[in-house]
Amino acid sequence: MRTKIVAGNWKMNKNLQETEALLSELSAMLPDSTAEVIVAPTFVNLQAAVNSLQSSTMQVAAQNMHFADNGAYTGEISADMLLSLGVDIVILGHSERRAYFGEDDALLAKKVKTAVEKGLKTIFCFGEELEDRKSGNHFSVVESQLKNALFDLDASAWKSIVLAYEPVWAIGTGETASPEQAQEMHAFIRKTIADAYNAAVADAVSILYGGSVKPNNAAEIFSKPDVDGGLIGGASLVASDFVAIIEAI
Ligand code: G2H
Repeated sequence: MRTKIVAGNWKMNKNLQETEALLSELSAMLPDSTAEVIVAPTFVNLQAAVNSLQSSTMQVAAQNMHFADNGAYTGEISADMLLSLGVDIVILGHSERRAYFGEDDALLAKKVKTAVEKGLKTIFCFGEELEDRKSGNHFSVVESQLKNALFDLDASAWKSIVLAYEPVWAIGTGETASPEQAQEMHAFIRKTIADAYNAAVADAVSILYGGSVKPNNAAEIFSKPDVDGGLIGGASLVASDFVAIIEAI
């Protein structure tokens, strides 16, 4: 049985007071679930989130991290800084980091390596752009994103990797991959990992779907056998929507 996960990527939303308010609302409404529930507020509110979720089963993740231990990297955040707050999960490779901040596979390989070495769980995001899908290159694009950033890892490192397939054309657009498109790609991802490592690694890794998951489409997407949960953006900012998505798993 793979771990089911519902993670909320809050992106650059919610100030301190709004973060505390949303977390207390979520804590009060959180259903009993077999899924791990994760929230990823912005860096400056991580400490507040950890404090407010001390007696909750919800976990806190960061949205990014630098690969270096420390040093002259103005504006950046290290793995040790996250760990010192009690944050041991990090989202890496989100398409917005790739598109707006120039993060490429080579940089992400370094970040993932550091996260693994430091003992953080990584939610690694990847996915094709609309042109890739239109031209039929979506499988090869996804395969190379995985290979370039992850396939230098030892098989044992995969215990701390969670994958999040997020087709760029479905992010924040209201357009979602159909459950069949998600399943087709997730099965391809699992086969690609089985070929690169082995079936045990491939069968154990949780693969989340991300891209305009909402209360009205979550259950159908989550019902697919290779979809192990979701990385939720917009809908994670509204407690009732996020809770409905958790209930859909
Ligand atoms: C994809 C997703 C969360 P949204 O970025 O990572 O956002 O659900 O708003 O499409």
